[in-house]
Amino acid sequence: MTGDAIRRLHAREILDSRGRPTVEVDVELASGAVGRASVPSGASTGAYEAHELRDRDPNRYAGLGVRNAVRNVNGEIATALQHLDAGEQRRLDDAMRELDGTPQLRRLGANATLAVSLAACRAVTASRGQPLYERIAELSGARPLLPLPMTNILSGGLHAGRGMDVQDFLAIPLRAASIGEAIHVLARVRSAASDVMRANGLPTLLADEGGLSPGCGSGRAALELMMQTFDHADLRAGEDVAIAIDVAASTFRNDAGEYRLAREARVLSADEMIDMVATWADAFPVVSIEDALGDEAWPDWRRLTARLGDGVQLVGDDLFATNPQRVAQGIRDGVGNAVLVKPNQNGTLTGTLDVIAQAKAGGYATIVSARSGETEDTFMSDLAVGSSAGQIKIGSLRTSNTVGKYNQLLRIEESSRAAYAGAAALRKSRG
Ligand code: 2PG
Ligand code: MG
Repeated sequence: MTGDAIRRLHAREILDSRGRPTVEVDVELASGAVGRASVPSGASTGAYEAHELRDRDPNRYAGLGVRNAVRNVNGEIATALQHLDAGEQRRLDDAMRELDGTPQLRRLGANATLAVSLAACRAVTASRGQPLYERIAELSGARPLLPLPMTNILSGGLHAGRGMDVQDFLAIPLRAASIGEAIHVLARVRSAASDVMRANGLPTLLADEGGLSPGCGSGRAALELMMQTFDHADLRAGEDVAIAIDVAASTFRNDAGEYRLAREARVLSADEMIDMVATWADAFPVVSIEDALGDEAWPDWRRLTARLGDGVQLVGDDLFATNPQRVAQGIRDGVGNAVLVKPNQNGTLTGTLDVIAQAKAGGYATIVSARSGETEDTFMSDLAVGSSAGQIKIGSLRTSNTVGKYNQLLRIEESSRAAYAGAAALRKSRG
């Protein structure tokens, strides 16, 4: 038995930033090294994501308990992985997929498999005394790169009681020369946003990702607030800082394929949605738009990409669901030009790294993303650096579950020689 052989797996139920149960796993190796990881959870979950196993016991956490996923780790998965070499990450991940036997990890739960996968990777770094991002770079064959961050400023949709139709308005620093400077710019924007809300008599309470939820009646009104915010922070819109939008359109698309903008009391066709976001991109410094259309709407996505794809980063989140088949279809059909990467949509670390490599090979940008329900685990920061993804999307600079991810980037900046990706990482940044 080598020092990296798995001696013990242990899972437990802990809580995420919404106070909902999630899975945490400790992996202990023969060397005595221990790796711990926990997994996040989304609110605007796509239909094509790997399966998050919930207990559905109404007597515990409104059915959201994860004791079954915990049992799967402590039982079946532990038995199958015991004595395997944790240094063989792909073998571990494949073994869990085989054991599960379903395409979406429905039986064991992607929350179970991902927690094991990430904890095993951490255990190896603990046993070798290696930084996590370096281990990930080794696994992905990439050169470590500090990512361009996008940070949540204004929230709506399922992250803020549907106070706005569009889910997220985010800020992206364009000119910062380092991740440290980029985070400073974002902190200025976030503080200015609170000032601007107060000045406009709007609430300053936090939404699920630590952003503000002004409850704007339209996307345009939210974009105007973003512009006021940049101005208040003494930043030049479109030069120092730009806007990203996550429409999360699947969350308000009906069965007829129309989009119901409840706050505007309007129902839009796909073409009208495309017109609307095109107008926004014309009138405001919007450099990235995510899920502008539903996750079933491939032909509409094609029209959107043909119209805006040359000037704007068009990101598929629910559309691609960090799923290799869906990313392949997107690349083949010319749909979108960037992939949002969420490890828990995929279910394993190597599966996630494969999607990043596949997207890059297809000429797509990649953005490692947090979920709206996070734990204090900062694995995603190392993942973004180690995979050389180029971009990272994190909640606001408020609350430690979110700020922890930025802090980890600052630590990596201090201790590594990784370059900073900067705005060049944006697919089709405006010239
Ligand atoms: C998204 C994420 C993060 P959720 O839609 O991109 O903002 O939200 O985790 O709820 O899917
Ligand atoms: Mg999204």
